[in-house]
Amino acid sequence: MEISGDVGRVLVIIPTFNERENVEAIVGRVRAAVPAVDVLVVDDNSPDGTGELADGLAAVDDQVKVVHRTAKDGLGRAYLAGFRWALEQGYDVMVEMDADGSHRPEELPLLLNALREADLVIGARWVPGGEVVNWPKSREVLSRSANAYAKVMLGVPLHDATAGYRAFRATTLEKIGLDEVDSRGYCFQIDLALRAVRQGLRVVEVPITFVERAQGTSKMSRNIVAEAMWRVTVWGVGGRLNRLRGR
Ligand SMILES: Nc1nc2c(ncn2[C@@H]2O[C@H](COP(=O)(O)OP(=O)(O)OP(=O)(O)O)[C@@H](O)[C@H]2O)c(=O)[nH]1
Ligand SMILES: [Mg+2]
Repeated sequence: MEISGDVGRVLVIIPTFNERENVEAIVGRVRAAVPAVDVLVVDDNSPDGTGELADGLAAVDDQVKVVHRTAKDGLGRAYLAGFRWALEQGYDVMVEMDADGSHRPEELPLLLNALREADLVIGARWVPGGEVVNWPKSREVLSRSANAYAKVMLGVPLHDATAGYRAFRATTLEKIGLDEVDSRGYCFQIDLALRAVRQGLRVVEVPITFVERAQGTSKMSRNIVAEAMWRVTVWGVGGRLNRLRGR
């Protein structure tokens, strides 16, 4: 798949925590799929040595970079650190991608091409043409429920507001106001999508094929689900109160 036209300097940001079985393969796949893009691994001091493996990849490829953080602090914080680094370095486009192969680098051109007519592109599962491969029914139910709840509570006009395969224009991140983002787990994704929609930015969903991780372990937890439910409820109720007060 080709990228049509010039999208500017692109950085694919991959947060990692204990992804030693995956980090080399995912970085290699990104570099092979779209050789022009740079890759940033944001590692939270993984005890399994993922950070050192990433340093080894960076040592032999100038287009691979690593940010080391001191401790596991959640996906949202890792992305915020990656976004800030990317904005400082002057990248035009920032891509979010999991390390575990669920977000296929081979579909990156789909997202980048759609960004020509959008400010934020979301690689979506729950749209016509979107697919999930090897996901247990329980995960599908969780993801669909989270999306349905976000839609009812927040009125987000999206089918997959929790999806984590995304391309942002740098200008989108600047307009969103990253300093106010406090979400840590996967509600980070809902948070950013909602901010983009509320800013009047163009948010476009493109269908992707999401593949369940084959190696390593999930970091999904009860706390992450609880945080998402709690925050979506607070945002939803807060938004309704503001509307009642006529704000
Ligand atoms: N740096 C950093 N990365 C994280 C943290 N938590 C999760 N990640 C990474 O974020 C990505 C998504 O995490 P996953 O465990 O795959 O979460 P998930 O995709 O919702 O769960 P599965 O579908 O079970 O894989 C992976 O690349 C993780 O290594 C964290 O606290 N810090
Ligand atoms: Mg995953």
